[in-house]
Amino acid sequence: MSDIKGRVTGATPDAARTTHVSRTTNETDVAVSLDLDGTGATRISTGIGFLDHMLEAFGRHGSFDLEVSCTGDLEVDGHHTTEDIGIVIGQAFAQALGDRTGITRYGDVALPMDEALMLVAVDVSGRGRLHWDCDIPLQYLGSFDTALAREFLDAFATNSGITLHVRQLAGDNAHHELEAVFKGVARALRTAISLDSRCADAIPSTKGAL
Ligand SMILES: [Mn+2]
Repeated sequence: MSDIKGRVTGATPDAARTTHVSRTTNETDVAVSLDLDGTGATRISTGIGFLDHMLEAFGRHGSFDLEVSCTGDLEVDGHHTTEDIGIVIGQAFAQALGDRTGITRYGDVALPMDEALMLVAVDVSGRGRLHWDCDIPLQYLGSFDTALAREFLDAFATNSGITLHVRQLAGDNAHHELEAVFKGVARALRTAISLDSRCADAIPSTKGAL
């Protein structure tokens, strides 16, 4: 922890691809622990029930061990909380991945959930950006504003250095659509960050760096 507002503190990356990141601002206090090679065990407390549900699905389907705690200004709305959690989880991925040696790099999936179908493709590129083409109804799911899913993923992509494409192929129920998005991102990431035993000592880029 640090009393410097907005400063990332407590980062402890190591060869085990685990990390802990905390971030405190005037709006939120976020702490994330991540093990990329986990079993999908999660402990999530964001103050927003639907976001907890999505992050539990994210950890489970990515097979990440993920702990997220956040105390945010929910008296304003869920925006700062959701975006800042995306920032910190993104930073945790960047740190846990280290120099990206031996990773598969790419992953993609077409993830169905009932009538919803989401195409997700990721590249652990070092040039993080979200490319979003979804038409999800603007509504509240519990206390969660569905518009915030894009804000979360934008923050995650930017801070992780992961190129993230999310494209809606079908769907008309916002809960199904967003659950398919989070599970799809998790599944695509699970593949992309997996270690490729044939290239264990290589960084998967002809540039020699990611
Ligand atoms: Mn659900």
